[in-house]
Amino acid sequence: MAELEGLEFGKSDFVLLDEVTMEQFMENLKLRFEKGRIYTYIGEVVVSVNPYRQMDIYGKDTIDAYRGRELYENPPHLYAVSDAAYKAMKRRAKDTCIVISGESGAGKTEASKYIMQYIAAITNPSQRAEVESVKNVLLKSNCVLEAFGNAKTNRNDNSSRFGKYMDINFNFNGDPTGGHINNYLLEKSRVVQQQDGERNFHSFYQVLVFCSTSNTFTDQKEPPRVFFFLQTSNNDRSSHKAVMNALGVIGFSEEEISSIYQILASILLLGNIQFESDGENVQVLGQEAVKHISELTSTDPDSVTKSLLFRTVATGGGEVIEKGHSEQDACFGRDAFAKALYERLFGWIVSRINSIIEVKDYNPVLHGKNTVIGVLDIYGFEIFDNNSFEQFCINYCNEKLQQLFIELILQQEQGEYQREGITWQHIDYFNNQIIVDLVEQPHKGIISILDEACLSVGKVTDTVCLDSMDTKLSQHPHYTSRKLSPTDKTMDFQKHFRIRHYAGDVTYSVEGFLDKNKDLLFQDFKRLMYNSSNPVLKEMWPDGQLSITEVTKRPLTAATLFKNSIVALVDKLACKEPYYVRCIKPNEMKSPVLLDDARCQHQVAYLGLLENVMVRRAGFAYRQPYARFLQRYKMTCEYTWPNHLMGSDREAVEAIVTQHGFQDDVAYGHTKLFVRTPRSLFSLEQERAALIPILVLFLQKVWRGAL
Ligand code: AOV
Ligand code: MG
Repeated sequence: MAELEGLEFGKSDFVLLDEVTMEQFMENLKLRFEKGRIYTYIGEVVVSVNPYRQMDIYGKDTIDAYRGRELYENPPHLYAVSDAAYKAMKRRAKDTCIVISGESGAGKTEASKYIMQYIAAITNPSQRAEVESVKNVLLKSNCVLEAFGNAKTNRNDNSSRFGKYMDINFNFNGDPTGGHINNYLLEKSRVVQQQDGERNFHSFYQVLVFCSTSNTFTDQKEPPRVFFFLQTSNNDRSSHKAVMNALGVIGFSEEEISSIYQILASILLLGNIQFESDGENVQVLGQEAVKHISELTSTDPDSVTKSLLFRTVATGGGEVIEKGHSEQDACFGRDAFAKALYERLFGWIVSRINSIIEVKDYNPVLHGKNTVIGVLDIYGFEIFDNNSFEQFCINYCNEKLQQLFIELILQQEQGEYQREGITWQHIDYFNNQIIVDLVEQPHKGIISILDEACLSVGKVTDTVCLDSMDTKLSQHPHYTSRKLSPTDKTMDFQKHFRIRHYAGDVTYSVEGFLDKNKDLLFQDFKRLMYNSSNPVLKEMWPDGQLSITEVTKRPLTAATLFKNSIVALVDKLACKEPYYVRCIKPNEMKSPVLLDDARCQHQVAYLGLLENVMVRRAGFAYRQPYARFLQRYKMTCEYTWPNHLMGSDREAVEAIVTQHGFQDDVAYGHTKLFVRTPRSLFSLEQERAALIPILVLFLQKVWRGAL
């Protein structure tokens, strides 16, 4: 490994450090970063440092160098793990997944794109048209989803504001036959409001190009100059072109594409609608905008105005009445409508892509097992100046993924050594289950307390809910309320609580938590959209056909829906063979030359990388049940070939290992052989490969009766 690159580049696997200490880890990380080596292994885990500059390491030559090779044959690279996942899938028919984690701006999304590009490049050597088209759609979907789901934040200019898990399906040839995208909680509050220095979703700046080049605003020479939902109105001309092209390649029809842009324009126009109250009645200010919205959404302008000003309610007696909004309710309704329009649009785009790439007519009897590689790229751990409900959900999700890492990499590994009776020095690590419980435990966790507050009758405010959390959770070691630390100036008694996350302390402002959790949208807006004469828009709002008396009174809250989706995601990942990419953000300045020691140490610590090295170092890279090992390598040893002369499988395996001289590199478990370094197996594999032609000749002679 290390010698492939020369020692001046440091150690290519942290397992090879002289001593597993933070100093040595950091020294190696820094040396490699300075030498432009951004990838380093911990066994099969790739540690990646964001280079913040274009690297010449992703081209065709590099892809060719990694194709079909073993991990230790080349310097560390994302391509090597991608190939390992691909080989496991192809050779052993295993479903695999590549989990990419790290904080905001650490390089997860870029990594996921390189992984997909690699898989696309090494498959379908015969260039079959239908496979090429699947690959094309999978690759182009990234461009579209980034346009609609990413935005500039203060941490990352292209921050993913949704979670993405993509399954790629393969046939028995190892060629992609389709895929499926799961998306997780889009940060829709961004549609109506962004923190200072941040932007709305990229798509809104692209729609400005569309507005100026199409007849979106029919009776106006120019679109409005100011949109209240955008802090700046500079457009993204070049990316607009790329997205339009990608939508076309994926298979969106012209009608669908123009509907998408009409919806985006409607959302921007909604932001320009204000309300005015004379104390009794509320009126819409901005009739022009209403008119345009009704044109763009193919709805009747009076119905648009009405849904902005009134809501239909069912009284206790079953009577249905129309109730006028207060000015505040009208603003709330408008914003909720804008957010929902965007969320539905995003969800519809994902499901439309899914319907195009779903595997059709797959017959396992004819085509063999359909295997999957999953790639997870989800929003990283976030600490902002102002942390709200969205950061709470995002950070909870990162806790769950860290928990999965602990289970798969640290716990399972140690559990197996114990079961197999291998001598083993137990390694301590921080288990974040306690924080996961703090958030998700039924009845006691934060989500339960939030839900209880949302479902209770009467007006429960954010601060009442905070009170309830403070009372119920005050004893929890990872929860701090201002009540308990009154001298802490960073927390406001009325607003804040703090969670000690595995990746650091985050102070959340509870303001808006309940509204975001309830996620209420008046049924009138849903009906308005369902009644649109644009079939694309109508399709996005099937629940608009329900009357007010049919609407579920207690829908699941946003936090509970999110929790359920993340639990399902973790289950999906847990049943696959996992490969990990752990991304590190080198500095806060997006500098290609600075590796900020303190920031990196913090990440190395919370990602549990040192513990990972220790477990791996003490551990064994390969393990195989005795019978399977014997079956594969028996022909390489005189005691086991042609006849197995030993008493048990284990003794036979011992004979093979000893004959090949790597007895110091193994341990014998109750049922399995454990091999420390891959090199030992590699030489055995080579010998086996060399023997196979001889063996074939031998067998042919036996069949012909010559022997
Ligand atoms: P993230 O996905 O981990 O953050 P990104 O993958 O978006 O982070 O990376 C942030 C930025 O770093 C990119 O836009 C690139 O400019 C740069 N970058 C990352 N990896 C590379 C690379 N391998 N080569 C060159 N530049 C790179 V977030 O989505 O915010 O959690 O939500
Ligand atoms: Mg990202």
